[in-house]
Amino acid sequence: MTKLRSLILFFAVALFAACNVQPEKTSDLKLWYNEPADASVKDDPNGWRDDREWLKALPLGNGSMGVMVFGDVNQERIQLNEESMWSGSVNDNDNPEAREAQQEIRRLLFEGKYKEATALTNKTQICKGAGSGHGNGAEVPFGCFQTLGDLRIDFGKTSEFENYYRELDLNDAVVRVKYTRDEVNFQREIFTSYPDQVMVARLTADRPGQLSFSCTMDRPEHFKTYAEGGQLIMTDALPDGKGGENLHYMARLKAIAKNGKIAYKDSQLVVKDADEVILLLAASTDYVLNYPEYKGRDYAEVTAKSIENASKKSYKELLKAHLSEYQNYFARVDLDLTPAEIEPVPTDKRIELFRESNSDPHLVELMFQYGRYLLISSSRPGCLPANLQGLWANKIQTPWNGDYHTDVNVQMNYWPAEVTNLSEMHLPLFDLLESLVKPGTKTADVQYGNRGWVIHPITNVWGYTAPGEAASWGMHTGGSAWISTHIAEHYRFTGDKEFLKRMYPVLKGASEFYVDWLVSDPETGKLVSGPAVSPENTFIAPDGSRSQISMGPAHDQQVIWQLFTDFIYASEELGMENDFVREVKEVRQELAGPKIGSDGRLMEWAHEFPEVEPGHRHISHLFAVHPGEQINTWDTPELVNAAKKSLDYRIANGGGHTGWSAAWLISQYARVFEGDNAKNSLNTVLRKSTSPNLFGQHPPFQMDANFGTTAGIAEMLLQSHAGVLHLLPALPEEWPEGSVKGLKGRGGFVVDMNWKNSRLVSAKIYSEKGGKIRLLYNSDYTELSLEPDETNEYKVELDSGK
Ligand code: FUC
Repeated sequence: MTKLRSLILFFAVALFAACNVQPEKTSDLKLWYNEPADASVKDDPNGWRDDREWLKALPLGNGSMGVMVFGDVNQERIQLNEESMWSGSVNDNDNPEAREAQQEIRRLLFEGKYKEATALTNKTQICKGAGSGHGNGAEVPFGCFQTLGDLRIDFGKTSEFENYYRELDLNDAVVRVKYTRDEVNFQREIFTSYPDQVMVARLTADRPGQLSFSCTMDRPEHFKTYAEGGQLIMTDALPDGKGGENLHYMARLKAIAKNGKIAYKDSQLVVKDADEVILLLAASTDYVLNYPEYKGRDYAEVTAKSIENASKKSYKELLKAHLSEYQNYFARVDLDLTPAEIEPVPTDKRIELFRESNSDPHLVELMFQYGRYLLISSSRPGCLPANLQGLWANKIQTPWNGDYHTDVNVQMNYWPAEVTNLSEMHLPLFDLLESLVKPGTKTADVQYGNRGWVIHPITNVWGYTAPGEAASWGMHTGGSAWISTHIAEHYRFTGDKEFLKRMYPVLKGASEFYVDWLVSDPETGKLVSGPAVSPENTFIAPDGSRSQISMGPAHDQQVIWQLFTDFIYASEELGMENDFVREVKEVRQELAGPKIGSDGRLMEWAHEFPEVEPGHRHISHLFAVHPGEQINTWDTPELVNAAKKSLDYRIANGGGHTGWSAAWLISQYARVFEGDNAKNSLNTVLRKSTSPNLFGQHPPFQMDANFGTTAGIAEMLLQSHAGVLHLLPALPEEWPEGSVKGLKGRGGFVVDMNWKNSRLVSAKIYSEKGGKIRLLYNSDYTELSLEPDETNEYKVELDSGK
């Protein structure tokens, strides 16, 4: 950093410190601001355009309910989400013409006739019907995840205020807003409770009778509001995409006041002259994750019960229940990347300063923990998985329908789950996976005549498993292989045999599909996947056409290898030895493997095709480096070198230009032990893809960048994918001193460690279930054998001088 820049930073920090209200306790785990998000600015109805003010609001979530708190003084806006607020309905998108044409497409591809093959694929293989509506599916059967609406609290004033401060404290998952108006100090405290299934907002003032406001609820379409039984209710149904309606929803709001008066009039809740007010909000729909009905929850009853039960508790009791449940997850991991004191700069300003400095270890700690916070908030056990926007969307048409993209995005959402000690948050993904087996079995049969089940690059809450609507991206046939690799990952970390037994049929079904799907390459005799894309990349084919589909793209080969490896491993763990397991072993042996091109890079396709966009955002052919394990330093050092070349080449050509793409590069560079390059990719995320509320940006807003960043930081500090527990594998120069507690390695080993002068000082390894592990630091291996006692601490001191 130049002297001038340091000077500017110094003065900027001094200025913030002098003029503004600061957190009561300095903490690296607070997002805080000295300005509200402006609730008077209307959202742009165009779903693909971000709303600046919404990206200043602060997210809370209990897995099923998400809210965004603006902290506006005059009219508070709490934008509401419920995880199953999806338009659309179950639909048959499988293409019966696909099966017959497949052999011909493969023949054309093997003969180098890409143009004809692509035309035939577009004609016969892609989904029937509207598919995802090209990412705008709110009005087609695919549907769209959308806003539940808004709770608006109008204080009926526009006079001046001062001492404004708002924060989201990750330690307790509470948003606080404070300000002074007419010499009265006002405070709001808001949280969403998993144990009580309500949003709780407490409004207070330091003088009696100062709280007067009115509340309304609304959404851009399909809603009615009315008052009934001492509650304000918003309810209606969403379009099914076929001309009718499908999902029904309800939100209920109730106020409890100390002194003053409460009245419910038509569609308004009015509070007058109260000392303190608690608002309780519950929301639900009639959705159930169960193909093909997807219906059956008594949402009116569920919400009524939640409000009734929560009303019986005091604010203190509600908060206590929330804290003990939330902190049980969040407090498992601690990260400290610098001994320096934290500077009192509001979060939005800090992001701005980072664009200059590229250095703020406390901001990295905050981003790391924020990813964990967002995962806990959007993916609690029993809920739907985190989608493209986690759980937070303020539009009717969210970008790409806010769906589950299975060609990287939903997987990335779950990369931090195990290593950052949040295994339970991974569970919603497996519920979704299980629910896809039935529709995916139909798709496997109708489209391909194969056993097992399959999904392609996208799915939704209505069991969509067909390909997408164009060959270019929709023929991602590796989707089910990739997502199924999460099963063995969860097991490797948790050792949960019951879970593995439950998911074994899912793993088996996925493997069956690919055993039937692979064909022999006439040139090499090896088994290849196809017609298939390398997610969403384009090459120039030998016939001069721009093509995406080919036979044997590296990505499919690698995800299928990983799936088969996982299936064989799971079979061994469960003592399964039968003809199918033997068949999978044989087929894996015959799979075409990773290849190095004449320029030393890992090849993305079976042939060395020129790339149309050499800096493409997807790095799908590096799956085997991360999150896969096929390419690693121990078994395949030459391939690791080739992967490094591919990474450098991508970046040199402008790669990593979307948030999730840069986030993936952190993990990739960590796996090839290049800490400084990993840090550079982290800088890119923070500089280019981070909103004022730290939400990731594609752009538009997309949450995978948050999850991928958290996973990447963990990967820099701890790795365990190749049978080795590797400490500080990719520590960048910029973090010479620090500590981390609670990261988890495969085998259920929990690691606490600290380092100084860029060298490890000590590490404590806790074993949850006992077992042997090879510990690695630098080039020193230590064999450990630990007792199966979760509470038993096993300390390993490593000589930092070695
Ligand atoms: C993948 C990516 C896009 C976007 C979309 C939601 O298909 O290629 O960049 O992130 O998912």
